[in-house]
Amino acid sequence: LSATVDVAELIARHREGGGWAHLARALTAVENAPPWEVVPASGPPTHVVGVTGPPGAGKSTLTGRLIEGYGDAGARIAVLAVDPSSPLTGGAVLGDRIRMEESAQGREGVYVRSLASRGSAGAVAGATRNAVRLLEACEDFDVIVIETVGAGQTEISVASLADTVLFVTVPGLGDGVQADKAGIIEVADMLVVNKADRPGAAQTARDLRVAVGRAVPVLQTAALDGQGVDVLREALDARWTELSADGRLPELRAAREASEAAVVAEAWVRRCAERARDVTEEPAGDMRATVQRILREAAETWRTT
Ligand SMILES: Nc1nc2c(ncn2[C@@H]2O[C@H](COP(=O)(O)OP(=O)(O)OP(=O)(O)O)[C@@H](O)[C@H]2O)c(=O)[nH]1
Ligand SMILES: [Mg+2]
Repeated sequence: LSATVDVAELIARHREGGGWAHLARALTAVENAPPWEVVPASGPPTHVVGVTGPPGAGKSTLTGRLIEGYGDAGARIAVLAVDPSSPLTGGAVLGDRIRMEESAQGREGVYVRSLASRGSAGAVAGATRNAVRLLEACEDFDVIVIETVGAGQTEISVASLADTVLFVTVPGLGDGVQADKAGIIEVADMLVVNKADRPGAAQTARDLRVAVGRAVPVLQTAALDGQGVDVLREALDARWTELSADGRLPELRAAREASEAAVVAEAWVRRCAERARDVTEEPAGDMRATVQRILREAAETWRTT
C-alpha cells in the first residue's frame, strides 16, 4: 500500500504480539485507501464467511452466537461489520458492533471491527477485500466473518469475497426470495432461516429450497436463544474441511481474484468518470481530450502497479 502507513510493518509487529493496536491501525489504513491499492494475499488461507441478508434478520445476533461458539471451541474469530453507508442502513453498524462486542467481551482471540466504507459497490468491496487480506496475513484467526446488510450490488460484491456465503432470512420472507433470482441467493452457499422461534420457519425453509433450485444447506436458527447455532457452526466447519480437502478452494479463490480485478477496474472507471465531470465544468472543456488523458493515465497506472 502506498499510504503513509506501512501495512506490512504493522502486521509484522502484530505478529510479534502486544494486542490489537497494530492491526487496528493497518485496518484504518486500508479503510481509507482507494480500492485499487491491493493488499497482496499472504499466509495460509483462513475460512472467510460472508453473512448477509435483509435488514433486521438477525445477522449480528447470529454472528454474536458464532463468536461465542467458536470462542468456546477454542477457535479464534475475526468479524468485520461492513456498513455500505446507504441512507437505508446508515447507523446500523454501531448497534451491530455493540451487540457483537457483547459476545466478544472478555474472550481472547476474538476481534470485532466495523468498516465504514463509502462509495460504489466496488469501493466498498475493495476496502473489505483488503481488510480480509490483512486479517488473513495476521495468521491469528481460524475464521473471518464479514457481516454486510442486504443492499443490492454492494451486498453481492462484498459477499462474493467470502469462501462461504451465508444468507440469513426470517420466517415469512420465503416469497420475497423468489424474486431475487439474479441476486444474492444465486451466490449463497448456505441459507439460514433465523427467528425460528416464530411461526412459519419450516415453511419458509421449504420455500427457500424450492426457490434456490440447487443443493444448498437450508438451516434454521433462533439466534436470540442460540438454538441451531451449533449445527450451523458444524455445517460451516464441514464446508471448510471439504473445500480444503477436495481441491475446490484454489479454484474458488481464483474466481474471487477475477472478481477482484473487476472491482479494481470498476473503481478506476468511476474515478475517471468523476474526473471527466470535473474537467467539463471548465469553460469549453474538451471532453474528448479529457477522456484521452484519463485513459492514458489509467494505462500508465495499470502498468506500474
Ligand atoms: N424472535 C427473535 N428475534 C431475534 C432473533 N435473532 C435476532 N432477533 C432480534 O432481531 C432484531 C435484529 O437483530 P440484528 O442481529 O440486529 O439483525 P441484523 O440482521 O444484524 O440487522 P441489520 O444489521 O440492521 O441489518 C434484534 O432486536 C434481535 O434481538 C431470533 O432468533 N428470534
Ligand atoms: Mg447487523
